[in-house]
Amino acid sequence: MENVADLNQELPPEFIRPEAEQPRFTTFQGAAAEVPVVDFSGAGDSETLVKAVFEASSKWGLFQIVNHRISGEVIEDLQRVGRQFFELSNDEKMAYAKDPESKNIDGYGSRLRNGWVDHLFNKIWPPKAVDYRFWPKNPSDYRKATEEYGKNLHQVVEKLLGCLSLGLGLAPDELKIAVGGDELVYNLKINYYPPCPRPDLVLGVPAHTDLCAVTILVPNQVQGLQVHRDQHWYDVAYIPNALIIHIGDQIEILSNGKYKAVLHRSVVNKDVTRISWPVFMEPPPHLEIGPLPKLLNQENQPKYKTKKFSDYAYCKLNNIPQ
Ligand SMILES: O=C(O)CCC(=O)C(=O)O
Repeated sequence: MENVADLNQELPPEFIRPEAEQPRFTTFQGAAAEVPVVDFSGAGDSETLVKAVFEASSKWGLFQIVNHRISGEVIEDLQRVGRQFFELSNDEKMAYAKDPESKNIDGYGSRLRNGWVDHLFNKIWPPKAVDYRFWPKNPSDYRKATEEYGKNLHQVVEKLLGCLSLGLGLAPDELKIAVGGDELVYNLKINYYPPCPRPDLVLGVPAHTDLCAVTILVPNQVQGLQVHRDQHWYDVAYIPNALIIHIGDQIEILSNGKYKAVLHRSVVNKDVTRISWPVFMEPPPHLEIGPLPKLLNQENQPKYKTKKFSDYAYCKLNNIPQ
Protein backbone atom coordinates (compact mmCIF):
# COMPACT_ATOMS: atom_id res chain seq x y z
CA MET A 1 0.00 0.00 0.00
CA GLU A 2 1.35 3.40 -0.92
CA ASN A 3 0.75 5.82 1.89
CA VAL A 4 0.29 9.57 1.55
CA ALA A 5 3.30 10.43 3.74
CA ASP A 6 5.68 8.89 1.15
CA LEU A 7 4.27 10.78 -1.84
CA ASN A 8 6.57 13.68 -0.96
CA GLN A 9 5.72 16.63 -3.11
CA GLU A 10 3.82 14.87 -5.87
CA LEU A 11 0.09 15.33 -6.23
CA PRO A 12 -1.51 12.37 -8.03
CA PRO A 13 -4.66 13.53 -9.83
CA GLU A 14 -7.01 11.28 -7.83
CA PHE A 15 -6.52 13.57 -4.82
CA ILE A 16 -7.85 16.66 -6.63
CA ARG A 17 -11.41 17.38 -5.44
CA PRO A 18 -14.20 18.68 -7.70
CA GLU A 19 -14.26 22.50 -7.69
CA ALA A 20 -17.37 22.56 -5.50
CA GLU A 21 -15.29 20.98 -2.73
CA GLN A 22 -11.91 22.61 -3.22
CA PRO A 23 -10.80 24.69 -0.23
CA ARG A 24 -9.68 27.55 -2.53
CA PHE A 25 -13.32 28.16 -3.54
CA THR A 26 -15.17 26.96 -0.45
CA THR A 27 -13.29 28.00 2.71
CA PHE A 28 -14.81 31.12 4.25
CA GLN A 29 -12.21 33.90 4.05
CA GLY A 30 -12.57 35.69 7.35
CA ALA A 31 -12.86 34.95 11.02
CA ALA A 32 -13.01 31.37 12.31
CA ALA A 33 -16.43 30.07 13.35
CA GLU A 34 -17.57 31.04 16.83
CA VAL A 35 -17.93 27.43 17.87
CA PRO A 36 -19.31 27.24 21.44
CA VAL A 37 -16.81 26.62 24.24
CA VAL A 38 -18.23 24.75 27.23
CA ASP A 39 -16.58 24.84 30.66
CA PHE A 40 -16.68 21.39 32.32
CA SER A 41 -15.02 22.52 35.57
CA GLY A 42 -18.25 22.43 37.55
CA ALA A 43 -17.69 26.04 38.57
CA GLY A 44 -21.16 27.09 37.36
CA ASP A 45 -24.34 25.29 38.41
CA SER A 46 -25.31 22.12 36.62
CA GLU A 47 -28.37 23.75 35.03
CA THR A 48 -26.09 26.25 33.28
CA LEU A 49 -23.90 23.42 32.00
CA VAL A 50 -26.86 21.39 30.71
CA LYS A 51 -28.19 24.48 28.94
CA ALA A 52 -24.80 25.19 27.33
CA VAL A 53 -24.48 21.59 26.08
CA PHE A 54 -28.10 21.61 24.85
CA GLU A 55 -27.69 24.89 22.94
CA ALA A 56 -24.38 23.83 21.38
CA SER A 57 -25.68 20.39 20.39
CA SER A 58 -28.95 21.61 18.93
CA LYS A 59 -27.59 24.69 17.11
CA TRP A 60 -24.11 23.51 16.09
CA GLY A 61 -23.62 19.80 16.80
CA LEU A 62 -20.03 20.85 17.57
CA PHE A 63 -18.37 22.44 20.59
CA GLN A 64 -15.13 22.53 22.51
CA ILE A 65 -14.85 21.45 26.14
CA VAL A 66 -12.33 23.13 28.42
CA ASN A 67 -11.51 22.28 32.07
CA HIS A 68 -12.42 18.63 31.43
CA ARG A 69 -9.97 17.27 34.04
CA ILE A 70 -7.81 15.32 31.56
CA SER A 71 -4.32 16.56 32.27
CA GLY A 72 -2.17 18.17 29.61
CA GLU A 73 0.39 15.44 30.23
CA VAL A 74 -2.04 12.62 29.39
CA ILE A 75 -2.99 14.38 26.14
CA GLU A 76 0.63 15.13 25.26
CA ASP A 77 1.59 11.48 25.82
CA LEU A 78 -1.23 10.30 23.56
CA GLN A 79 -0.04 12.73 20.90
CA ARG A 80 3.64 11.88 21.25
CA VAL A 81 3.20 8.10 20.84
CA GLY A 82 0.84 8.53 17.89
CA ARG A 83 3.24 10.91 16.15
CA GLN A 84 6.19 8.58 16.81
CA PHE A 85 4.30 5.69 15.21
CA PHE A 86 3.62 7.68 12.04
CA GLU A 87 7.27 8.73 11.83
CA LEU A 88 8.34 5.07 11.43
CA SER A 89 9.17 3.71 7.97
CA ASN A 90 6.26 2.53 5.85
CA ASP A 91 7.44 -1.08 6.24
CA GLU A 92 7.23 -0.83 10.02
CA LYS A 93 3.78 0.73 9.85
CA MET A 94 2.60 -1.89 7.36
CA ALA A 95 3.06 -4.54 10.07
CA TYR A 96 -0.19 -3.09 11.47
CA ALA A 97 -2.04 -2.74 8.13
CA LYS A 98 -5.76 -3.45 8.07
CA ASP A 99 -6.80 -6.85 6.91
CA PRO A 100 -8.37 -6.18 3.46
CA GLU A 101 -10.42 -9.40 3.73
CA SER A 102 -11.93 -8.46 7.06
CA LYS A 103 -14.87 -6.17 7.87
CA ASN A 104 -12.88 -4.99 10.85
CA ILE A 105 -11.48 -1.48 10.34
CA ASP A 106 -8.73 -1.81 12.98
CA GLY A 107 -5.22 -1.07 11.76
CA TYR A 108 -3.10 1.19 9.59
CA GLY A 109 -4.39 2.45 6.25
CA SER A 110 -4.46 5.23 3.72
CA ARG A 111 -6.48 6.98 1.04
CA LEU A 112 -9.96 6.73 2.53
CA ARG A 113 -12.17 8.53 -0.04
CA ASN A 114 -8.97 9.92 -1.61
CA GLY A 115 -8.24 12.17 1.34
CA TRP A 116 -4.68 13.48 1.84
CA VAL A 117 -4.25 11.49 5.05
CA ASP A 118 -2.93 8.20 6.47
CA HIS A 119 -4.66 6.70 9.49
CA LEU A 120 -4.61 4.11 12.24
CA PHE A 121 -7.74 2.69 13.92
CA ASN A 122 -7.50 1.06 17.36
CA LYS A 123 -10.53 0.18 19.46
CA ILE A 124 -9.58 1.11 23.01
CA TRP A 125 -12.70 0.19 25.04
CA PRO A 126 -14.39 -2.06 26.23
CA PRO A 127 -11.68 -4.71 26.78
CA LYS A 128 -13.53 -7.33 24.73
CA ALA A 129 -13.48 -5.03 21.67
CA VAL A 130 -9.72 -4.43 21.83
CA ASP A 131 -7.49 -6.23 19.33
CA TYR A 132 -3.88 -5.63 20.34
CA ARG A 133 -2.56 -7.11 17.08
CA PHE A 134 -3.21 -3.68 15.57
CA TRP A 135 -1.61 -1.68 18.39
CA PRO A 136 1.92 -0.46 17.60
CA LYS A 137 4.71 -2.00 19.68
CA ASN A 138 6.94 0.88 18.66
CA PRO A 139 7.08 3.28 20.46
CA SER A 140 7.15 0.92 23.40
CA ASP A 141 4.79 3.05 25.52
CA TYR A 142 2.13 3.41 22.79
CA ARG A 143 -0.20 1.07 24.67
CA LYS A 144 0.32 2.61 28.11
CA ALA A 145 -0.21 6.20 26.91
CA THR A 146 -3.22 5.35 24.74
CA GLU A 147 -4.90 3.29 27.46
CA GLU A 148 -4.34 6.05 29.98
CA TYR A 149 -6.13 8.52 27.70
CA GLY A 150 -8.98 6.01 27.20
CA LYS A 151 -9.41 5.64 30.98
CA ASN A 152 -9.52 9.40 31.38
CA LEU A 153 -12.22 9.70 28.74
CA HIS A 154 -14.81 7.76 30.77
CA GLN A 155 -15.67 10.64 33.10
CA VAL A 156 -16.02 13.03 30.14
CA VAL A 157 -18.30 10.62 28.26
CA GLU A 158 -20.41 10.07 31.38
CA LYS A 159 -20.82 13.79 32.02
CA LEU A 160 -21.45 14.61 28.37
CA LEU A 161 -24.13 11.95 27.89
CA GLY A 162 -25.64 12.96 31.24
CA CYS A 163 -25.96 16.60 30.11
CA LEU A 164 -27.35 15.58 26.71
CA SER A 165 -29.94 13.40 28.47
CA LEU A 166 -31.01 16.08 30.94
CA GLY A 167 -31.23 18.58 28.08
CA LEU A 168 -33.94 16.41 26.53
CA GLY A 169 -35.83 16.19 29.82
CA LEU A 170 -34.71 12.59 30.40
CA ALA A 171 -33.08 10.99 33.46
CA PRO A 172 -29.26 11.46 33.43
CA ASP A 173 -28.44 7.86 32.44
CA GLU A 174 -31.08 7.37 29.72
CA LEU A 175 -28.97 8.34 26.71
CA LYS A 176 -26.00 6.36 27.99
CA ILE A 177 -28.17 3.24 28.25
CA ALA A 178 -29.66 3.95 24.81
CA VAL A 179 -26.18 3.98 23.18
CA GLY A 180 -25.11 0.73 24.82
CA GLY A 181 -24.19 1.57 28.44
CA ASP A 182 -20.90 -0.09 29.34
CA GLU A 183 -20.80 -1.73 25.90
CA LEU A 184 -20.28 1.63 24.16
CA VAL A 185 -17.19 1.11 21.96
CA TYR A 186 -14.40 3.73 22.00
CA ASN A 187 -12.87 3.62 18.55
CA LEU A 188 -9.68 5.71 18.31
CA LYS A 189 -8.54 6.92 14.90
CA ILE A 190 -5.29 8.79 14.35
CA ASN A 191 -5.29 10.98 11.24
CA TYR A 192 -1.82 11.86 9.94
CA TYR A 193 -1.97 14.65 7.35
CA PRO A 194 1.50 15.22 5.85
CA PRO A 195 2.39 18.48 4.06
CA CYS A 196 0.74 18.73 0.67
CA PRO A 197 1.99 20.65 -2.42
CA ARG A 198 -1.54 21.95 -3.25
CA PRO A 199 -3.64 22.19 -0.09
CA ASP A 200 -6.03 24.45 -2.00
CA LEU A 201 -7.10 21.55 -4.26
CA VAL A 202 -7.38 18.60 -1.85
CA LEU A 203 -9.13 17.66 1.37
CA GLY A 204 -7.85 15.67 4.33
CA VAL A 205 -11.13 14.03 5.31
CA PRO A 206 -13.99 14.96 2.92
CA ALA A 207 -17.31 16.33 4.26
CA HIS A 208 -19.31 13.96 6.45
CA THR A 209 -21.25 13.55 9.65
CA ASP A 210 -19.97 10.90 12.07
CA LEU A 211 -22.04 7.73 12.10
CA CYS A 212 -21.38 7.08 15.80
CA ALA A 213 -23.10 8.57 18.88
CA VAL A 214 -20.53 11.26 19.72
CA THR A 215 -16.90 11.91 18.82
CA ILE A 216 -14.28 13.38 21.12
CA LEU A 217 -11.31 14.78 19.18
CA VAL A 218 -7.98 16.34 20.06
CA PRO A 219 -5.83 17.82 17.26
CA ASN A 220 -2.21 18.97 17.32
CA GLN A 221 -1.73 22.74 17.12
CA VAL A 222 -2.13 22.90 13.32
CA GLN A 223 -5.36 24.38 11.90
CA GLY A 224 -7.44 21.99 9.80
CA LEU A 225 -10.91 21.15 11.09
CA GLN A 226 -13.75 22.96 9.31
CA VAL A 227 -17.46 23.10 10.10
CA HIS A 228 -20.27 23.69 7.60
CA ARG A 229 -22.63 26.50 8.53
CA ASP A 230 -24.89 28.83 6.53
CA GLN A 231 -23.55 27.39 3.24
CA HIS A 232 -19.90 28.12 4.14
CA TRP A 233 -16.95 26.13 5.45
CA TYR A 234 -15.46 27.80 8.53
CA ASP A 235 -12.20 27.03 10.31
CA VAL A 236 -12.64 25.79 13.87
CA ALA A 237 -10.16 27.68 16.05
CA TYR A 238 -7.55 25.60 17.88
CA ILE A 239 -7.76 25.86 21.68
CA PRO A 240 -4.82 24.15 23.43
CA ASN A 241 -5.91 20.99 25.29
CA ALA A 242 -9.61 21.46 24.54
CA LEU A 243 -11.67 18.41 23.58
CA ILE A 244 -13.69 18.93 20.40
CA ILE A 245 -17.10 17.25 20.59
CA HIS A 246 -18.97 16.22 17.46
CA ILE A 247 -22.59 15.11 17.80
CA GLY A 248 -22.92 12.01 15.64
CA ASP A 249 -25.83 10.46 13.73
CA GLN A 250 -26.98 8.15 16.56
CA ILE A 251 -27.55 10.99 19.05
CA GLU A 252 -29.40 12.94 16.34
CA ILE A 253 -31.62 9.89 15.76
CA LEU A 254 -32.25 9.13 19.46
CA SER A 255 -33.18 12.79 20.06
CA ASN A 256 -35.47 12.69 16.99
CA GLY A 257 -33.56 15.56 15.43
CA LYS A 258 -33.33 17.87 18.49
CA TYR A 259 -29.57 17.44 18.47
CA LYS A 260 -27.77 17.86 15.13
CA ALA A 261 -25.02 15.66 13.76
CA VAL A 262 -22.42 18.13 12.54
CA LEU A 263 -21.26 18.27 8.91
CA HIS A 264 -17.48 18.74 8.97
CA ARG A 265 -14.31 18.11 6.96
CA SER A 266 -10.58 18.71 7.30
CA VAL A 267 -8.09 20.61 5.15
CA VAL A 268 -4.30 20.22 4.95
CA ASN A 269 -1.20 22.39 4.86
CA LYS A 270 1.69 23.11 2.53
CA ASP A 271 4.54 22.99 5.04
CA VAL A 272 3.41 21.37 8.25
CA THR A 273 2.00 18.04 9.35
CA ARG A 274 -1.37 18.02 11.05
CA ILE A 275 -2.43 15.13 13.27
CA SER A 276 -5.79 14.54 14.95
CA TRP A 277 -7.07 11.93 17.38
CA PRO A 278 -10.84 11.46 17.15
CA VAL A 279 -12.40 8.79 19.38
CA PHE A 280 -15.70 7.64 17.90
CA MET A 281 -18.13 6.46 20.59
CA GLU A 282 -20.02 3.70 18.83
CA PRO A 283 -23.02 1.69 20.02
CA PRO A 284 -22.41 -2.09 19.97
CA PRO A 285 -23.30 -3.48 16.50
CA HIS A 286 -26.37 -5.47 17.61
CA LEU A 287 -28.04 -2.54 19.42
CA GLU A 288 -31.23 -1.14 17.86
CA ILE A 289 -31.30 2.64 17.73
CA GLY A 290 -34.25 4.87 16.88
CA PRO A 291 -36.01 7.96 18.23
CA LEU A 292 -36.55 7.51 21.98
CA PRO A 293 -40.25 6.73 22.54
CA LYS A 294 -40.43 9.15 25.50
CA LEU A 295 -39.67 12.04 23.14
CA LEU A 296 -42.46 11.18 20.71
CA ASN A 297 -46.09 12.29 20.69
CA GLN A 298 -48.81 13.42 18.30
CA GLU A 299 -46.86 16.57 17.34
CA ASN A 300 -43.49 14.90 17.37
CA GLN A 301 -43.65 11.82 15.14
CA PRO A 302 -40.47 9.74 14.51
CA LYS A 303 -38.27 11.31 11.83
CA TYR A 304 -35.87 8.34 11.59
CA LYS A 305 -36.11 4.56 11.28
CA THR A 306 -35.19 2.28 14.16
CA LYS A 307 -32.44 -0.12 13.14
CA LYS A 308 -29.41 -2.01 14.37
CA PHE A 309 -26.28 0.12 14.53
CA SER A 310 -24.45 -2.38 12.29
CA ASP A 311 -27.17 -2.03 9.61
CA TYR A 312 -27.03 1.75 9.85
CA ALA A 313 -23.24 1.70 9.48
CA TYR A 314 -23.41 -0.70 6.51
CA CYS A 315 -25.86 1.54 4.63
CA LYS A 316 -23.90 4.71 5.40
CA LEU A 317 -20.54 3.28 4.40
CA ASN A 318 -21.96 1.85 1.17
CA ASN A 319 -24.01 4.91 0.21
CA ILE A 320 -27.30 3.01 0.56
CA PRO A 321 -30.31 5.09 1.72
CA GLN A 322 -31.20 4.33 5.38
O1 LIG B 1 -8.94 15.81 11.64
C1 LIG B 1 -9.98 16.35 11.95
O2 LIG B 1 -10.03 17.39 12.60
C2 LIG B 1 -11.31 15.72 11.54
C3 LIG B 1 -11.22 14.24 11.32
C4 LIG B 1 -12.51 13.58 10.95
O3 LIG B 1 -13.51 14.23 10.76
C5 LIG B 1 -12.55 12.12 10.81
O4 LIG B 1 -11.51 11.47 10.90
O5 LIG B 1 -13.67 11.59 10.63
